[in-house]
Amino acid sequence: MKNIEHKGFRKNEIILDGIRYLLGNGYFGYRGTLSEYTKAEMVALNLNGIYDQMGELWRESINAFNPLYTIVRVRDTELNPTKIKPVSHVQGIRIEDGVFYRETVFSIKDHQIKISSERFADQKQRQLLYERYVIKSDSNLKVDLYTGIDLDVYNLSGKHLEILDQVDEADFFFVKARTKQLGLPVVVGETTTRNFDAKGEVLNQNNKLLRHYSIQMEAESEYIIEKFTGVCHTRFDSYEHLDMLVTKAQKLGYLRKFTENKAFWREKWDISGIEVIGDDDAELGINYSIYQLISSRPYSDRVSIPARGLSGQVYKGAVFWDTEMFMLPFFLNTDLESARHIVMYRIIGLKGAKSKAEAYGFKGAFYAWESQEDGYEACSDYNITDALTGEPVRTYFREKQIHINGAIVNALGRYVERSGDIDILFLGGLEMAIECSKFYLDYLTYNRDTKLYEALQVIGPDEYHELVDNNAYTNYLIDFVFDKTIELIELAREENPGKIAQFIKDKDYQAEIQKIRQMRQKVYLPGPDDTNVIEQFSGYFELEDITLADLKKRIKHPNEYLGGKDGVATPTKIIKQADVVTLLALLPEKFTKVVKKANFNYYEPKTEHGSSLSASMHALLACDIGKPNYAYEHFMSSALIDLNGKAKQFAGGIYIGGTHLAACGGAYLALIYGFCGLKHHNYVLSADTRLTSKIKEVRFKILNKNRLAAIKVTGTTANITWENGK
Ligand code: IFM
Repeated sequence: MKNIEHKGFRKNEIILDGIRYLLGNGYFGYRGTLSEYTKAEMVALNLNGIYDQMGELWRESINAFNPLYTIVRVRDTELNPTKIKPVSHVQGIRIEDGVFYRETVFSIKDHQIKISSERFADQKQRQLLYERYVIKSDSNLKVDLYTGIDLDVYNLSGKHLEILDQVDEADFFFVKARTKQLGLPVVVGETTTRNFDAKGEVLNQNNKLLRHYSIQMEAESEYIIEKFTGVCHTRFDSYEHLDMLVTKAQKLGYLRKFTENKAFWREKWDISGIEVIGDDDAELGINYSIYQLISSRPYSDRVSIPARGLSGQVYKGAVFWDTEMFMLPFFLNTDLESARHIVMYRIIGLKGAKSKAEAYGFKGAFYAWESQEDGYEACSDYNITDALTGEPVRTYFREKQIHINGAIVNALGRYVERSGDIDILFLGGLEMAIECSKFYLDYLTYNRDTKLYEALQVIGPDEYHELVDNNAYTNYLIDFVFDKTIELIELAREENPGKIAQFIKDKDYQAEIQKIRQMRQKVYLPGPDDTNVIEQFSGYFELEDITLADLKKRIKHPNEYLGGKDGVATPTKIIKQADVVTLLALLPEKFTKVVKKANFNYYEPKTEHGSSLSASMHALLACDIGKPNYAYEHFMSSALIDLNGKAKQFAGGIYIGGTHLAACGGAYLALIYGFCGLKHHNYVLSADTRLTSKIKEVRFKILNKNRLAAIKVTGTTANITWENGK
């Protein structure tokens, strides 16, 4: 597997490189920054599942203190490429074993000094993070090395940690803090093992807790520090626990940890890796996407995968429909434990979803558009700022993107189908599906003329057009939820009739289930018109028909938000992202080829692809209708989105950069289900060949009911071989 790296120092890419070379393990993400960087370069140790709000600012995930801070000085000069021009610089990530590396050579007077380092996140003891840092000079030289914890962290919306104590114990530093809003413990720890004898002098300066080593270097000798660091939060014994973990890791030693890490990734890649023969860029892009998905996998039922992974606080570190619709399939195919966490996170979030429904005057469960811990809704009414004026823009994402419930029930259904884990239905799964249906029952409006139920004033995936009636995607998903809920009840009944009867009685669901049954086939499902096109929402066809190029001429600011009340796209047919196309791509069995073709051709030129979720849906549908060469471009733009850094960085005045996990998951969908035509028929698999001329062959594996299937698709054949064993 190829490394992802660049040669030469590029100051203007620091923020994007922080995303590109991200390390993570689901507990935290550590941005791909250099050890000498600070908050100015957006260093972040971003945590999953713990949030804080400062005053009226947005509630967001926490960035912990940085335990990998290290600088070297030669007299008064800091060896830092942002301060002195390096002779050479290489920085990259080895996705094969999840290792970040850098090598920088500086020249000072007659001395050439090389700094090289590598780091990785522990994938088993997920609180831990290690770094090996090496300095070497071509001549004898005295240097000062400072290493420790940087307490001055980067935040998007205010400071979240109150420092309680700074512990300096033998060679260990611990910083104990608590979150400001909820008082949850967050502890960061650090220690080093060194191959030199200098005595460390403790310094507490500029918000940094450091040890200073004065080293008299001999020419061509390596001076090495191995850092054993970590972060632990929420547990009442976070400090003791972290102390134990870091101490143990240090005793085992860097090499042992490094070997364990290699073994973890080898095993992961064995199941998850994809070979794309004949197209190196596609192979790199898809495996990089998979690397990001694995690095973000949830570590417990209380967390899921945020839209921007663990690359920072963008989108508040919250979980969107992206996880269920775009990312879950990868985990269903390779890692059922993580898939189960994703579903359980929503089951645990039912309480939050019920309060949200109640707050809006509805029955049942209305899931958060931007979900934080326990399903807490983090989306605010003013979710965007105007790029020109800086004024907050009223958006209705929070209260009108009701399709989120559909994604969640869809995920539950797929998880149960693929895992056979019927127990989850009795552990809250059924209740979640019924409560989601209950919300829809209450939300829908009866149309006396058509005698059908309609979803009025909603927002579909295309967020530019707000408060629209009968968004096709939303209506079909509502219908799907009613069907799936009944199907899951029947499945649970087959498994344990006594238990389901008791459950329905205890929850008093009899009447509700009856209503859900009656509603099937009574939801208005916008059908294809004479030209086979499905109208995205009622009245969409009457909007101004304009080309994307002409619309762009109306834009006054490069970061201008195009949707909402005053957006330039709002009165037009230009849409932000795949909407009807998403419906056809994700529920392909419901529509004919003719309809799919007509809608693809109609909506493709009208789609701005302003969201990273869009391209993969177009790729998936394009493969389905026999346009793989067309699909290729969209597939590549999803797979390479974080490598080429071309994604939108701003929505209005709001920074939205970071890893795009939905695009990563979407690229996987496009390759496996699009180009390779994979289909699940209960526990049977079929594949097809729809490869683009650019790709000669694709090989991948699918974990299916504890059996591994190896799939090989060439330009003319599709082969599935079952492996015994796991
Ligand atoms: O969930 C998406 C949404 O569909 C478009 N805006 C960004 C969100 C997070 O990725």
